[in-house]
Amino acid sequence: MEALCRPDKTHWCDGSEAEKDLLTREAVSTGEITILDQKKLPGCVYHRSDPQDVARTEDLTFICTRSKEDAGPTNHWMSPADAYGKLGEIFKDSMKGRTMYVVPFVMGPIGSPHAKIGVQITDSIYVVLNNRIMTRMGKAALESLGSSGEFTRCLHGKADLNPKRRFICHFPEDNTIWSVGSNYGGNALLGKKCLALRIGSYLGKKEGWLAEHMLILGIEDPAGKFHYVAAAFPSQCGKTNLAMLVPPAAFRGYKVWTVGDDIAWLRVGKDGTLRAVNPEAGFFGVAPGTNKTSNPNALATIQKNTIFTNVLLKPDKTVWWEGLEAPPAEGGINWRGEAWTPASKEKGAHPNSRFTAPAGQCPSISPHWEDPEGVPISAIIFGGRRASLAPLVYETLSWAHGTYVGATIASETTSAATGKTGVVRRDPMAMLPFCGYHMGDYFAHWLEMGDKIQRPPKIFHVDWFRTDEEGNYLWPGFGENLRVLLWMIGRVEGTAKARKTAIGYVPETGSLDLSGFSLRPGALETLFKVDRGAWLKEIESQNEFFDKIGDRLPQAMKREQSKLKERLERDGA
Ligand code: OXD
Ligand code: MN
Repeated sequence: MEALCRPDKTHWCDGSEAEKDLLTREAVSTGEITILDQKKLPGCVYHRSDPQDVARTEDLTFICTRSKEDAGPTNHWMSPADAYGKLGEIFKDSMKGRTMYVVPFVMGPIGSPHAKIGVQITDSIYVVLNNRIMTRMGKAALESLGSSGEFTRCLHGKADLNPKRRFICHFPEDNTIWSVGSNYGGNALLGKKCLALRIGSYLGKKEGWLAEHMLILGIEDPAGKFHYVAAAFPSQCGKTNLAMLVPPAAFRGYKVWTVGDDIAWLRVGKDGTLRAVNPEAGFFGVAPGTNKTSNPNALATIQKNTIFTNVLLKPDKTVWWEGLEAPPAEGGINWRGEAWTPASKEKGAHPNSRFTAPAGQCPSISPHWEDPEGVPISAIIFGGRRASLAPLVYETLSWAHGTYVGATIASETTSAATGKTGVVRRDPMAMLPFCGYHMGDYFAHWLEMGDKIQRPPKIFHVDWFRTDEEGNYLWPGFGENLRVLLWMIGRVEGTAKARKTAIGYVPETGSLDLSGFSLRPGALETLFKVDRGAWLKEIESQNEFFDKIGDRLPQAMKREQSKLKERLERDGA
């Protein structure tokens, strides 16, 4: 890699505090990062990205398998030879005048049977400092690897940050990732989406486990009994908020514990339960909208040792973003690096601006978040953002039915450009941009996993985002979502009553605890109504997606769909 990229020097990262200080000083001297007020925000720094490099770029993300068919119809594909050739040209001499950092890292608790090792080469101090928070990196990782272990080879370079020369390429057959031309988290912190999801999902298929785009949380009841749930939602559906939920006043005796907010690795445990670990060591959360009410635990987490990216920098060297609190009267410098006041048209913080913070700092972090065997999962939740159709919550009928429900989740978009609202994007298991192989084979793998789990979790579907005709939310969400989680746990324990409908089990009237709480008249009825006509249309629309998957779609998926259709036609709701 040195011969290819020709850095001026190479630095092997040990992960020490002294190294962090050295790199921070160096990045400050070049303007790559700014130190924030160390009294108010100890250990915190600020970074601004190139304005053309502020989000993941799915169009420039490729799965490079020898056979195109193996990447499947939902991924962009490039042949490994073309990809190594094309990116090799861009990497050539790209680190001249720069330092190459070698970052050994572990995803998952060190020593856990779930853990995987990677080594990321990068020319970005910002990336090293982020990886320091998001992974277990440095000496411990190198020791864990030993002299002969297997690891994912990750090469990252900023090159000239030109979007025309930006490629995020995965070579699952070589256990390799090459990413060039972007310094944005999801494209550049290669342990996260690239390793923990795309390469991870491929390894999971090969080795018999699942890498999922799921948060993990624990619920402790007043008697001290624990249940853990894993939940998949498309990006920007509030996973971090749900993972750090604060129980509402009526449920003070309950505690919600955070295990992870974005990714879960799931394996069958020795006790026959499905066990989950969070492969990450930090949170890379969306800043806008995070505040004392929406997510007090996140706010507490980011008071120290945090990297803020693309938020508003205030003159007193603290930070602000839309939805944090009232806009600062004194203004500041916005995410583009321009002077900003509350009267400015441009936003202060980019809508995808982020905080990177150590998970261990979260007040709700689970005492079991680093358990090597993972936590036992009682329930899996799939959800999307749709204004109508699915009830607030329903329980699926079996693992196969749950797999079908997960495979067909969707979110609606608001498209300012086309003026079209409510465009449905299918996002199977919230993995559309993250599955590293053929989506049909992925569904088959889910079905096979179901046969291996002796004590499988129940699978549920939720939609927190249902609205009335005027577009008002029918359900308040946030902390109140605990009511729905408790109904699920009641179902797992056999104590919560349900009504069987064509789509699955919905809460029996009175079985969802609504104490100390009121919804608008009629809201509850709408939230639990199963509209037969709408579901039959939904099936039609799922078929467009299933057709795209083609002949690797497992028969069981179509079978589950036909059974749903029959149930709808037979008994309506
Ligand atoms: C995402 C993220 O885009 O977690 O899903 O950043
Ligand atoms: Mn995510």
